[in-house]
Amino acid sequence: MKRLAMMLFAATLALGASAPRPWFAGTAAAADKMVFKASDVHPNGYPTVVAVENIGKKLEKATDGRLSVQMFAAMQLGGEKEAIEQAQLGAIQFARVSVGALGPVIDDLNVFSMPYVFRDTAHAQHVMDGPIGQELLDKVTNDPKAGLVALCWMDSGARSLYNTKRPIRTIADVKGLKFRVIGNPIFVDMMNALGGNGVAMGYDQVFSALQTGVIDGAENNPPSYVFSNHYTAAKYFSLTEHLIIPEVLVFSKKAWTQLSADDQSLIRKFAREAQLEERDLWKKYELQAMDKATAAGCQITEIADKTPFQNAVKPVWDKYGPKYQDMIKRIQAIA
Ligand code: GTR
Repeated sequence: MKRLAMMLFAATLALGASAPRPWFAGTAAAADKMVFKASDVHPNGYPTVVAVENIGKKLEKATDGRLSVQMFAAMQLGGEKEAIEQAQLGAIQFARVSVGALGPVIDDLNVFSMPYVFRDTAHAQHVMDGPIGQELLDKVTNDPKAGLVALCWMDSGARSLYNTKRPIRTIADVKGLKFRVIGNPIFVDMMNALGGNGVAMGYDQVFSALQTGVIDGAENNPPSYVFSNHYTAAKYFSLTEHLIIPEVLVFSKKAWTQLSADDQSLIRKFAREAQLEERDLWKKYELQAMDKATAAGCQITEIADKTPFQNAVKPVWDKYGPKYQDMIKRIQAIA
């Protein structure tokens, strides 16, 4: 579906009832019934999808069915750029997106998109769970232009390179390959610094672009690689682990400001719980994904020494590092 058509589709879904609360789903008798629309690029069963559905179940239970969540998984409403725009417009209420996709809207978030900024996923989790994590969620919520309320973080492991041509064992193997990246200039610069060609593209287009050869590869975590079927087209997966980008669950500010304080705090509470629930689900899903890829004959390459990859992205650090210098220092100081 083209973008405009998708936006209209979402708006039509949302306009089932009267403005100014398009998600108002009730009759006069059940005046407060609200069904929040949620978007995720991932399919049913994926940790982020399940975690947001669980928020819906808890809301339903806590409010005797007055509040609930309707999940539009698997890119039914488009990619993440569209999800962000739809939440800003109030056509949907929940959008679970990557910080990589939200960075162009809230620049402070881009610090998490710097290659190798986190030592490992445990380090990233400590940052998310502590004051820096809260500070950046607040930056999103308090940004007057963003039109979003940031509720919680979600894990998405480490991202690695995969492609249709050859195993990547050394930095030289990246040379000349065209890799899809999330639409954010940092990632195009990163891919170019690694020796490939970075092509920004929506997640909804990656699978067919791999199949048709428009791109040679992409970069993502194992669950995305497998459960979006990319592994069927690109069988070489190399554990470069160059990015650890957290996910964020946002709510439409337009819709948020019309909720009662009690409803807002219920949503906040269940979202905070979802942050840890998703983390547990994630660990299992990552293992399942690796098993599935191996069973399908994908070639998984370990990179014993990542130093050449870390050195190669220095131009990205030279270009963007100074801007986020203070935050980078604080992140690096976290154990
Ligand atoms: C996945 C992430 C999605 C999306 C996707 C992408 O790992 O969960 O939110 O950002 O990557 O590469 O577009």
